[in-house]
Amino acid sequence: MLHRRRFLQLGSLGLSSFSFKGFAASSPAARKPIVISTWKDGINANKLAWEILRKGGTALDAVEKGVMNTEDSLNCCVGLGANPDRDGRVTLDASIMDANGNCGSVAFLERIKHPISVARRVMEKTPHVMLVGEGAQRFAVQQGFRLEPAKLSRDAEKSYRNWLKKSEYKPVVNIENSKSTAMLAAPTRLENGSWNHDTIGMVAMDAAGNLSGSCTTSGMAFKMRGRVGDSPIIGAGLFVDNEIGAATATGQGEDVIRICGSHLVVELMRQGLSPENACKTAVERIIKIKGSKAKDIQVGFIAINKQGEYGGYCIQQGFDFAVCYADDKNFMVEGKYLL
Ligand code: SD4
Repeated sequence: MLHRRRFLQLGSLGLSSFSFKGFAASSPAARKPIVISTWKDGINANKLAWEILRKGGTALDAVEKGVMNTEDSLNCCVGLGANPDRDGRVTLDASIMDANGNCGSVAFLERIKHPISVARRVMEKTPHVMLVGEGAQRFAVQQGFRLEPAKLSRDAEKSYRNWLKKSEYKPVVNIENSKSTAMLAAPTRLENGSWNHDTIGMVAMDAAGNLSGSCTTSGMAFKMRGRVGDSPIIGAGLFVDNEIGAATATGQGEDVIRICGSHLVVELMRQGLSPENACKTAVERIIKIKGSKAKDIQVGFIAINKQGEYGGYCIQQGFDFAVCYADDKNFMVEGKYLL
């Protein structure tokens, strides 16, 4: 059997004209542009991203504009309309990464409607990768972002009051409210007042074959004040390597951070795994670490590679993601699961 390193050497010399399981040996034309994103909100987010991609726009613009749509909705689980931390304040995390290894992120950001755009400004206008809390907010305001009122949406207010009765931090396994991949139901508040998920992650390849990704979240509902999840951590909630592919994560951030999840998925694709198998292997690693506690959490990964192949995997049934690669192709895919 041909040793993998030897195979890659041949491949880089353009000599790989045979097929080898797990490798795109004959370099088929890539499916591009393509955009995929987490959960059912992804359908609407993909639509906006697709508008940019179909006109030849960049993947970077697409992944920013796409998730801004989700952040915009005041009655959603991602932006300022989302559930607060246990002190009653909404704090947002976001990250963005482009095809050149540039990245930016914000964490613990309050009263700014579009954390993803602040993350992009961090990437483009500062020598840093990450700004948090008050500093991130001050930077946003300097950049012309409006400071929104520090008030909860009506639904979030109700959920928070409800939550205060017991004040127990009990993250709910992320599940969409319908198993059907055909239904595009809106995100739903669960009985305990939390959303069924709180994040959108998006990765895209544009017509020029360049990759980018974004991830934005209000974090886990009723978290400790100051808690930051995986979404703004480059390598955990999001990672892009323009030679290989891009991945993003959703679910219990602590467990994504533990394995540098999105970076791991991209590295597994570098070793020749398909996007789906790379996501699956990352999920397996979390399950191995968590042991019997794995059944109490949800983590899902999605990924694309340079061939425009896509895939996703999660711990528990109920995670799905939206895939778009043509005007009439924007559809939900049910994530395969391990437990
Ligand atoms: C976090 N990963 O803050 C996010 C939460 C999430 O759907 O994905 N919710 O840990």
